[in-house]
Amino acid sequence: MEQIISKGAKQSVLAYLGTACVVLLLLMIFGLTMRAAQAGGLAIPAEIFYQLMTAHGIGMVGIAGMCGAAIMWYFLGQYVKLSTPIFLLNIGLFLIGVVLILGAIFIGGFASAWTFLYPLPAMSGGAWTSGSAVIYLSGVLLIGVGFLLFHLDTGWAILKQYGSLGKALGWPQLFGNSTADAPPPTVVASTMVLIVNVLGLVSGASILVISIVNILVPEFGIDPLLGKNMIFFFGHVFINATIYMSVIAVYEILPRYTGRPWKSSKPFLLAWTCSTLFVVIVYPHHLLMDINMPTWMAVMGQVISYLSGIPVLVVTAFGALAYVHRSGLSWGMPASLLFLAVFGWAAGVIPAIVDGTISVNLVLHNTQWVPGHFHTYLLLGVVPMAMGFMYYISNNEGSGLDRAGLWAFIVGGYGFIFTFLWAGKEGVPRRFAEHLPEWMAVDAMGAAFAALTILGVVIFAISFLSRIGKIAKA
Ligand code: HEM
Ligand SMILES: [Cu+2]
Repeated sequence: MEQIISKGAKQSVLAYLGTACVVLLLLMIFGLTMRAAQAGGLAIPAEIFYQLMTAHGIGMVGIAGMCGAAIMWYFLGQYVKLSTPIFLLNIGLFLIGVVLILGAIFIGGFASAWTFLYPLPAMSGGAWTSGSAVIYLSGVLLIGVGFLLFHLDTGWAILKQYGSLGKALGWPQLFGNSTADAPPPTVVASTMVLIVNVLGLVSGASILVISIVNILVPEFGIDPLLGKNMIFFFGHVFINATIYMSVIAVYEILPRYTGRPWKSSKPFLLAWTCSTLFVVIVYPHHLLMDINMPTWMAVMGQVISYLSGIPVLVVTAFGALAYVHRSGLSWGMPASLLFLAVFGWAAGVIPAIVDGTISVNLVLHNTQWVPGHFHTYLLLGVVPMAMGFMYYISNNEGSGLDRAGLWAFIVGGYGFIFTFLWAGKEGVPRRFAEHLPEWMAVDAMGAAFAALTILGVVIFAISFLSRIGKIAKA
């Protein structure tokens, strides 16, 4: 099961991962700064808080996407012929987009949160100029275009190899009576991500262009609720897709340690086909409090929330347990991080489902419960998937220091998300620069746990970055 990959392709993957390490740490420090400010331990002006929040949000979403793309591209390249220039074009557009976004935020003062909710970017109340808003939106648009090209290339390659999207999802094996081997998990997952992310990115690019035109020509506008639907459809799908790309690391790497290849069984294929549909139609769970939304959409958002993440999660979690069980696997850093990631992903789905229930959403909507649940599957799911991949690609099973880093990450990470969930339960609103004195004890604990988490990631990053030159030459 050894990976055959050209030197250029490998170096491109390392460029993604190296960038991800550095940006991730910087954004985590932004996060710690916000949490320390909420705790009252650090006095920063409110406008700086919202700038940091905007940069942290958009940056983390983008970097999760880059990690997922690197993992998916690395493994999908074993089965289909992918284009290295397009892969590099994506990171090029990403870096240009990042410069525009950072400039718009920290020079231009743009701070409408990463969700750029229409028409908020145009209505700053004097906090930023319309020029800064246009630059921010253009930066996000460039990154979106990069990802769109990236997925179209994977789509083209998958179609050439498998003939149709249905075949790549294993439908002949699932619904027909084909006895041929189903496509491997990596191909199934990549096809799902291709379908949902192209839809999401087209929706996102459209609303970005509309928002830019609206700023330049204010007479041109659209219904804000339609704009919100387009943004949340894009945001929901894109961030979910980062998990569905990153989980490929679990399917590909764990079997290399257990010696049992991960096969696309019928339940596996069914789960991925269901999630392809569910991820697309569940997004109204972000709009449960918008009373003008059609009731059927809110109901669908709630009902599908119960189903959306579950099929793929169940086949992955049970699969991981089954593959690991009595396999004599040695728990080096790659296997430990990937196993931790599946657990974090599973753990994050529980508070997400709670919040996807309309009656509960009435209470928890826009409290810190929300960052509590999504940090669980991003910080404790996607991040360890990416870190596990980095240890794997650098052939590094880890030293005692790495293991200490792992424990710092686990204790810090779970402590950190627990402070968000706790605050949410107490009704503490999210996205508030200034907190009431009675909230600050939990905030301070949050900041302390965050610092511990970051310590863990610093150790992972040093371990990887110190080897990157050697792997690039190998
Ligand atoms: C040590 C690591 C991290 C710390 C300390 C941290 C801290 C924070 C804080 C304090 C907030 C604002 C909470 C509020 O609304 O009151 C936040 C929001 C957010 N974080 Fe993190 N975070 C970390 C890691 C991550 C990771 C790994 C991701 C994704 C991959 C992420 C994505 C986000 C997003 C999308 C938001 C929402 C921003 C918004 O509301 O517009 N964070 N984070
Ligand atoms: Cu969602």
